[in-house]
Amino acid sequence: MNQNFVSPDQIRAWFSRAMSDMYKSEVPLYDTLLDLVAQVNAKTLAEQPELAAQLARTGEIERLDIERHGAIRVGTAEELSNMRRVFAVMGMQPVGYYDLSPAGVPVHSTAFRATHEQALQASPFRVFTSLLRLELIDDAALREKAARILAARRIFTPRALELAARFEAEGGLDEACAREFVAEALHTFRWHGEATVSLQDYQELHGQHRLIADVVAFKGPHINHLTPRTLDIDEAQAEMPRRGVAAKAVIEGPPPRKCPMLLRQTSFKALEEAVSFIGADGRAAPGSHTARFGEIEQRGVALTRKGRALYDHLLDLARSRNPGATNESNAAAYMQNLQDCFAAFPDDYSELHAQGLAYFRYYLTGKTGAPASADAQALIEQGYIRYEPLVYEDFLPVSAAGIFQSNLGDKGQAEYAQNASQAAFEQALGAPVLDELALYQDTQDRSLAACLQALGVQAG
Ligand code: OOG
Ligand code: NI
Repeated sequence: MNQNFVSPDQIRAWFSRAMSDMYKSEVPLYDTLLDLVAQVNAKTLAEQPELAAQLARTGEIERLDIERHGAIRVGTAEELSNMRRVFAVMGMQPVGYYDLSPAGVPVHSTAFRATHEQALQASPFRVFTSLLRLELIDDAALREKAARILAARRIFTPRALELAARFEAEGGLDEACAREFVAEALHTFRWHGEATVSLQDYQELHGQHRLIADVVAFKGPHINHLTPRTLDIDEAQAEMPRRGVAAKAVIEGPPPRKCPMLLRQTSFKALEEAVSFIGADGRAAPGSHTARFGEIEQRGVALTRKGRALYDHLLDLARSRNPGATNESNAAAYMQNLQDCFAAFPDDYSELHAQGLAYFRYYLTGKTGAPASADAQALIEQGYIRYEPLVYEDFLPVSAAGIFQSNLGDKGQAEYAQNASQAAFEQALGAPVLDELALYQDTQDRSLAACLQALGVQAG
């Protein structure tokens, strides 16, 4: 690589920082959330020295304060494929496919993120990116109107696309270009108080689905939340109302565990923001829109296919016992039921490891000598290597649906048939999405291979 190129990891770190600063100025409550999370994390680390030691061993402690994910929604295939090019400059690839249509949200999604453990360590910034599915709207006239409005907008500055093309052609950007790129790319995610449509068009789009209005009526895909990572989401959830933040009724995802798994998330309701619409006489017409919200998450160990199947089964079971929406009145019962169902899931790292339910990273213990075999289990038992949980870097479709719904309001939600179409999504994206399980497996394999090499034993 050219000596003068800035690494994509560095560009991503700059961008993540710039996005956080921008969102702080746009949504002051986000700053409150950051404060709350920092305080909960400091307390948790002080109270749980074993957790602090584990996060120090894996290096997660160093990325914790800069760790966050954002979410955006785009309207067309062209917007999505250009988004892929822009994120590629920051070393972010599309990982995973999420179909939200069964939950009544007319989108499908991927997560742009770094894929290698070293890159994740440098900056774990990720963006959940959804593509509106106009084909799920049954009103043909409205569908056409929405498509026409979307076709007319340009969500990237010409310079951002120019720099992305330069990155593709030359394989990198020097520092001046990289910094300019960050500033240019940031414009795409800004909030715009002026809608591109009339109040009447907005209401028509909104009547079909609030999400459709959110995507179609504005100049670009404003970042709709930015989520910091907490080490104790139950504590964060309890703290939110004390700081005047109205949290959603239940935490999405698995119940509290000794060995946290996957992802637990909570959010607070979207803010109502003033918007000026295009008036009949060409002058601004005042109105409002609610889209942007706050979210906090806790991350735990990534599950293997087998572990994930058990997770999905137990979550289904818990949800089938509490059908319908969870709200304040049934939240406690749901959480108890969730705990009961998940009693069937081992809550001990050595069990999760032995049963192949989760991914781990292997580390040398420092014991020297000549091990007799290259069998990982034998090397663990003989004290040459040990393992630590590999953190989950992705999202959960059921949780995402819960987050979407709590923020879109649950009145008059549409019903869409199960409608997964990964092929159509990849066609729009202009590339296949990566398989997240293969990425976790690669990291686990690399860590074991490095240990074996250091110990001077051949992999079997
Ligand atoms: C995305 C909702 C999903 C998450 O953390 O699961 C999400 C959106 O509302 O656009 O961010
Ligand atoms: Ni989120």
